[in-house]
Amino acid sequence: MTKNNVLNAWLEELNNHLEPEKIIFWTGEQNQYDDLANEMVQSGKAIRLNPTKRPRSLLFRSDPSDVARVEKRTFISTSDQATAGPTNNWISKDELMPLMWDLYKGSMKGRIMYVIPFSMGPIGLDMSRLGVEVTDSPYVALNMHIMTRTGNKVLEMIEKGKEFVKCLHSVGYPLKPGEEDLEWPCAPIEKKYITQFPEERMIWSYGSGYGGNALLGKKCFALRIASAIAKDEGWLAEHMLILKLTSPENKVKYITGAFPSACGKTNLAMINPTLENWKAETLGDDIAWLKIHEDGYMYAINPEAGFFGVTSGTSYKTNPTAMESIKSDTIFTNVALTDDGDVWWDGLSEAPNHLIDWHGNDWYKGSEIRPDHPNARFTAPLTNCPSLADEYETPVPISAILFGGRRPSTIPLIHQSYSFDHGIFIGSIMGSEITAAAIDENIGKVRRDPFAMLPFIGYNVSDYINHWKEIALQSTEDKLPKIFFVNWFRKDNGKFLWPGFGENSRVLKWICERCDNEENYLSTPIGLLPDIEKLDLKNLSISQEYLNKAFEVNKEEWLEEIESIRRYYYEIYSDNVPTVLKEQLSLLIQRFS
Ligand code: OXD
Ligand code: MN
Repeated sequence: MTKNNVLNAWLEELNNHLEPEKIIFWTGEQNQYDDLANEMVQSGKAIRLNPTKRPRSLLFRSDPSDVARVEKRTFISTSDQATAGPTNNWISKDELMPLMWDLYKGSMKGRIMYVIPFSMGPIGLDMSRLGVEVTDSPYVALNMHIMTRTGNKVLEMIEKGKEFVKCLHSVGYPLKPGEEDLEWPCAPIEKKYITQFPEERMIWSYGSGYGGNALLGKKCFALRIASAIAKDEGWLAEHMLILKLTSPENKVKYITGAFPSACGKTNLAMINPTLENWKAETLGDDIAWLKIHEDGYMYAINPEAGFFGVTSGTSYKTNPTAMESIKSDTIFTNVALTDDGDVWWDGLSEAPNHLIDWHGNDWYKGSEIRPDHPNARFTAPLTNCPSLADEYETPVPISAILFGGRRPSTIPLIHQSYSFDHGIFIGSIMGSEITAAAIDENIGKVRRDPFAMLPFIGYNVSDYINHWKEIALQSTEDKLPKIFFVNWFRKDNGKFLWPGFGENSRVLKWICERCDNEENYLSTPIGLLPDIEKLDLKNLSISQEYLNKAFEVNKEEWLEEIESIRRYYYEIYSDNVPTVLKEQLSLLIQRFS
């Protein structure tokens, strides 16, 4: 038992109700991680990768029904639907709490209950927040060890009375006496519930063992619950990378970037600039907590301690820094296994002749099905990353915020908002065009993903927009970060106009210059665009035609865009469009007339 009575009472209640075979406290010591990893390998639930190829690394294979975040089964549960708003799945907590509590009855039978105290953010930092995840999944324990700061030091703080978020997780597969366990136990989809209770600052997750459904520090806490806490306390919890840029003159800028899932956030967070003598360093690739300090500047920390990245498409060509980050001490999930005990995924290299696929079956080159799952992942500590900035555990002042998405048309490569409020507007309209990759009758339409937070805002989206406006009022325009809209993905006749990856450093350089108010821009109705003459394009092979198209502001396209934004605002906010958005939309219309 611990020295915190609230924690003790909660654990006792869980022990009685979930009926685990035994309880283990996560101490955070490396030998506990190593012992559990060994146990997983011995029981056949994990494969130890060849230590000469990939030291201290594991491969897990999930159940084919449990491979990604399940947004349909993710709920914001409050007393009143209005607090969850139009973009969240809502069930009244009076209905959902008893329903889930019933599911939890005996759900840990035959299993160990791990009690994992964790800190989101460096231990002891003002901006950090604590949690305790109780889980019956050893896979979750191992992953939480990498993704968060876990163990005794956090428990000590809780014992001294520091508040913590209660995070309960069960895979929902109790074992009968003598029953053999599955390789990846979980519950069927209709029994999966990933529930945030923002009013109680509490998370209950049942039935899934995968990623954001189960590693509760990440999306559930650091975004959904934290965004609700941040609204009450006057800060922001955002789906953003944090990047440090140093110019050849040694000027340092920190920037954050919000992009929807699968738009290259990890690649940008680990960019290798092609521009000579520019240096980029990584502070985070997925989540940023932002707060205006007394000096009026906005500071950011990465609340996570690791990367939970998509393997698909990651290679020495696309992201050498990520490749270096996963050379050892990494957990892989749902990638393919090579004959020499290493891992392989689509886009890594030419496929070998033979692999064991993510189902555990033989796979031969030429097969039409992929050997890895498209959402296969790596879990690696931040400290593995060769480009990790030294100050990754200190709040850093943010000069620029980037918003972006995949837009084959309309949106230029880069533009700057006229003001912070205009930046809030840009955040509200960002999104990606729906492509033929998904079966969808809306192909060609834009799926808006405001601030890349659509699945992660823990409360009403209108209040969220108004909260951004309240944040703006905490400081002044000269001190607030400058806001930019980037689109690496504009196309002409199906071909990308901009080469992307390391060449994006040219755009980052322009952004840094804008933060220093250099006269390197042209004013257009949508915002400030680069004066192409002043962009650093040295040694870049791109035709003038492509360049012009990448930066084109086409009035026809924008008039269509404005109509689409209007329809979207009406769909989401009906007659209560937040004032800041209404004002900014009409200013945009005026600038076009
Ligand atoms: C993620 C996501 O896993 O955004 O980071 O889906
Ligand atoms: Mn993400």
